[in-house]
Amino acid sequence: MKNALITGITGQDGSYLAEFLLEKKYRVYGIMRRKSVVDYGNVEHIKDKINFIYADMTDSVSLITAMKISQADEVYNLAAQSFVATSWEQPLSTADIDGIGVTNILEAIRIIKPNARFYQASTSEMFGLVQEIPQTEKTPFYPRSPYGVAKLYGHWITKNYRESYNLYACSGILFNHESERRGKEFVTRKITDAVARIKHGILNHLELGNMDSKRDWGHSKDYVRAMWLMLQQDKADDYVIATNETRTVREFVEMAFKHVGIEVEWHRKGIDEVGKDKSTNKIVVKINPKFFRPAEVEILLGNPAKANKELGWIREISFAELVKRMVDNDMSIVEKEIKISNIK
Ligand code: NAP
Ligand code: F7E
Repeated sequence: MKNALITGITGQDGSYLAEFLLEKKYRVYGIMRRKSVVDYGNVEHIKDKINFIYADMTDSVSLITAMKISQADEVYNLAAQSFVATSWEQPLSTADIDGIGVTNILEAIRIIKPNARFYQASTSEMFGLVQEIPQTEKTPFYPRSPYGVAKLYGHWITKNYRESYNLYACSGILFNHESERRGKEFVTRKITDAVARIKHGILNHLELGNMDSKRDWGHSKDYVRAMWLMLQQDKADDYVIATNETRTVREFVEMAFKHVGIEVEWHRKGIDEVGKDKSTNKIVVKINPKFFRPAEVEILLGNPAKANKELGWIREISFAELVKRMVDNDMSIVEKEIKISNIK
């Protein structure tokens, strides 16, 4: 039986990865932050199968202890302040967690168990102002947010520890991946949650920022499989994980509404643009400049050819299926909420 340590286990990816590794009969350890109210987040349903260790990415002592307790064969570093918009409001804590935190965990591995294999959650945000389309492992980086800059440090320190200390340390450069467990501040979940509420008549409209930005969106379940595959190779390396398809936020909006039978028609331009329900003429989407970013990543499109070839990784959940799953999930959550409030 192998031991795995997952940082960020309560998050979206942490939860799917924990399920995946439990199915593969790993003993799973997860680090959790101490909170005033205990919250297992996305692993509430499997909490009895996980060995939790209280630790924080900014506290190297706690990570050394986590390595000692878990004696992990594989370490997946998924913990991060992962919301790009917040990284302008909290640039220093983002740097501490997403940047220096990576050195903290690498040092814990080096001190306690240098033969452990390490996965770093790198990101397409490192490409930022993209230098070529599509992006590959060879595309130069140009991050556009404090989040992207901090992650770039994490990416390079991982490579550096591989080259300096011969650690088996990989970075997965993952493009956007979403799911039914995505936080509601991210644009996809914000849209699917609002679509469900608008459809049930408990929300008037959805407010968004830049609807022209383009993202390469996959499903988290497919992406955690790639993380594991990276740690099963003969040699540690870095890989782009993406779908090789890109779509605008506007297209995501259209598809999500369409799934519940609402056709959105766009009117006006710029910050005055609105989306209307074609059959009722009611406004269902508005622009709110407060959601614009100080610097935007306009387009991301990843080429996963290396991962396809060397890891045998292929994406299984299509974009249409991703949108469908997210909308269906939010529809049933909202239906339950309405039932409960009617009983009360
Ligand atoms: P997520 O849902 O926001 O989860 C982040 C996790 O990090 C949570 O469990 C959170 O714990 C934990 N965390 C935050 N600060 C911490 C700290 N100081 N110490 C310990 N744990 C801390 O993110 P995700 O979508 O699953 O993403 C997983 C990783 O992949 C992140 O590193 C993210 O930056 C990266 N990534 C994500 C995507 C994507 O599209 N999803 C793409 C590329 C890379 P709490 O529950 O206590 O907040
Ligand atoms: O924004 C635009 C916004 O916040 C996507 C993280 O997982 O993926 C994620 O970062 C796009 C941006 O994700 C709203 O301006 C418009 O262009 O869903 P998001 P992100 O910034 O791409 C990368 C790969 C990561 O690594 C990150 O951890 O949508 N947008 N209107 C909006 N975005 C939000 N959140 N809210 C809006 O109202």
